[in-house]
Amino acid sequence: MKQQKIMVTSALPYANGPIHLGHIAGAYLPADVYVRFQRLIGNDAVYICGTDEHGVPITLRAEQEKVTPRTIVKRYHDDIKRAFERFNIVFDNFSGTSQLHNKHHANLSREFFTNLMNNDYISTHLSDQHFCKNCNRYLPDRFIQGTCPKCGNEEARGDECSRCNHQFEPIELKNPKCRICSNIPDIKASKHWYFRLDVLQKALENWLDTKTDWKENVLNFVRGWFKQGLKERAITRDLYWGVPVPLEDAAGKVLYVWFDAPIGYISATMQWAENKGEKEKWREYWQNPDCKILHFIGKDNIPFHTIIWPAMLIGQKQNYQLPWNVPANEFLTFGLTEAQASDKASKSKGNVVWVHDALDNFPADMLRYYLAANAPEKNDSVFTWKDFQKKCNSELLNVLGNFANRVLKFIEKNFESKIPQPVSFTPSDQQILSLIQSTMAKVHTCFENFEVRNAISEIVSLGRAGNQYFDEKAPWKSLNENKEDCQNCMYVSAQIVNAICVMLYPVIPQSAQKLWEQIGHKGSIVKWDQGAKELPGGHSISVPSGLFNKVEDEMVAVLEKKLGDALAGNSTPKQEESKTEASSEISLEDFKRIEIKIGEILEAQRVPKAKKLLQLKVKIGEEIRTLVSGIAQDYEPEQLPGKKVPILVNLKPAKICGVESQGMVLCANLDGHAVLMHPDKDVPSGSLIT
Ligand code: B3M
Ligand code: ZN
Repeated sequence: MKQQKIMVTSALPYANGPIHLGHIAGAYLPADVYVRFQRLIGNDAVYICGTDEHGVPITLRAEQEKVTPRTIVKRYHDDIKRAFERFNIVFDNFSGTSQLHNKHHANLSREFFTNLMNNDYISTHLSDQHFCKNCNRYLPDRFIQGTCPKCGNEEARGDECSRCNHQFEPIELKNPKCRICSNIPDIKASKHWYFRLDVLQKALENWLDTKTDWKENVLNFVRGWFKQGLKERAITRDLYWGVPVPLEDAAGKVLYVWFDAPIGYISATMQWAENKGEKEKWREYWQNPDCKILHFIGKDNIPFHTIIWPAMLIGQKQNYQLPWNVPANEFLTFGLTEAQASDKASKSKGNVVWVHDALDNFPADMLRYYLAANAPEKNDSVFTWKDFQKKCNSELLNVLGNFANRVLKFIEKNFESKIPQPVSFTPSDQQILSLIQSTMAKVHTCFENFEVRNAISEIVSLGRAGNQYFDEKAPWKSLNENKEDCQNCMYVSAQIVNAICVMLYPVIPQSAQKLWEQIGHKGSIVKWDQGAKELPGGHSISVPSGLFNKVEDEMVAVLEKKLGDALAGNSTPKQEESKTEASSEISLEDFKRIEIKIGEILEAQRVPKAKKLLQLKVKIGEEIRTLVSGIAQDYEPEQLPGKKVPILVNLKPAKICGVESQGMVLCANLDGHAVLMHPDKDVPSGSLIT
């Protein structure tokens, strides 16, 4: 079969804060599963993403923290990238839309604008904008806050209300206030450039008429927009952070973030191609009618991906291909029980479970499993820790993990780790063998159709059938009473394990690979057919071991408490914590004020009643100091005497848990764990680090 080329993208997360599990469930995990599946069936899928690095949310955050937008972008790009790595969401390129991460992006965005202009899809108007005299600036989008003209919500922002979802002209906002200084703004006219969507409506409708197999939620949305009639939309803003509008009379204006963001999909592919040394390769995906382009997004991004972005592509007249599918998901909300789910998950409200927090407590695969099994594919769904516990313990552990373990252990113990030769199958053996084939076919279709929930429920059903078959056959009895029956049972059971392993790979890649090796395969899982092909009698398995740990009640109680606080608005959103690591630029003079020296640890002991703290006695040159250090969960006191480590010596002393700390041991931070650093050569204590 011909290899299908597939370009997969996920919505570019704003680099204005960390990501939460709702983001993962909506746009990233479904895409990662899809890409892994497509590769298993032999297709050439490229998966592209990056951070959305322009726009008001980032500028606002920068101004609130009094740092540059670059500082914010860098901080959250790195944080988000790491979150994906930890979650095993693997991109071919994870880029970003500012100069910081991609030199192609601004050029391509300017080109998109200029082409639309040359092809007559742009108009200009003078329009009234809010202007803050105090800040001496226009207040686009979220820079302004006020009362929703429709529902009276006093916290409506810019041009939409988060309570009633009404979209309006910023100028219609009641009681507008500047979000930086709270002043009441003036109205001032400003020239802006508009994209003539109205002119493109017919072309879009014709194209969308061919998309009858798209998800119903997506089509309904689009039909609604068409019915109202598309209107031209402003694609420029009075802002300093963004891609400058490439026109002489547009000084001080940038392209609207939603104009440049989707272009990021292509510019990041250009960067990928260039890094591979095949500069033009991006065209094989974006300008090739034989390539399928898919955008995985959350439902709030539907109009941008099904109307505005395709219109931008058509308007280029450059042979750009339109999306083949836009599998948008509904929302995941968070709750203590399903009935008490929170409002829409929101980064700024913090009514969520953050990705890093979840990963500090559970392996990625358990979280991936639950988010896939509970994916908001057709309706919104609710994340609760209790349901997570239930699904992990009952399905992943009891049905799937235990079945694999029972089978492999039995073969190890009673058949010298070799899959026994089958003799002649009974009808029940045959029934299971054909159930494996039919399940694989169904799961194949589910993965193709973005129905990962159904795929999982089919796989779990096969696991249940396997357990039942095993119980009914009772090989521990037939081992002595009817050896042939026992051989058949173990042969058939091993085939189930093998098929389940391959089918689960897109969802839980690490655990599936582990199981793959236990089954006795060499190398990685690379082909879907490896699950359907029967393992021969005599095939040697490897040493079986448990794949998952039980999710304990105590753990759930702790996490529920934390989520409860977050839902009640009592938690500091994770992003606030990371303020301290703000990497705004400092001058050499600033750096010179910092005094770091090598110290030798002489003694270490625990600080009573403080799980995380050690009290250290440290020699710095001639001086002996007492320090309190938060490394008790990563180092035992006995390990420390004699170690030479860098110490911040001119930190203002502070009392920590009753002990005065006179400096700070500097450590590398590995996923929240402290790692001590040592000089490359033996240097005397007291040596200055410059
Ligand atoms: N950054 C909005 C969001 O994160 C936006 C997506 C851009 S996709 C081109 O939901
Ligand atoms: Zn102001």
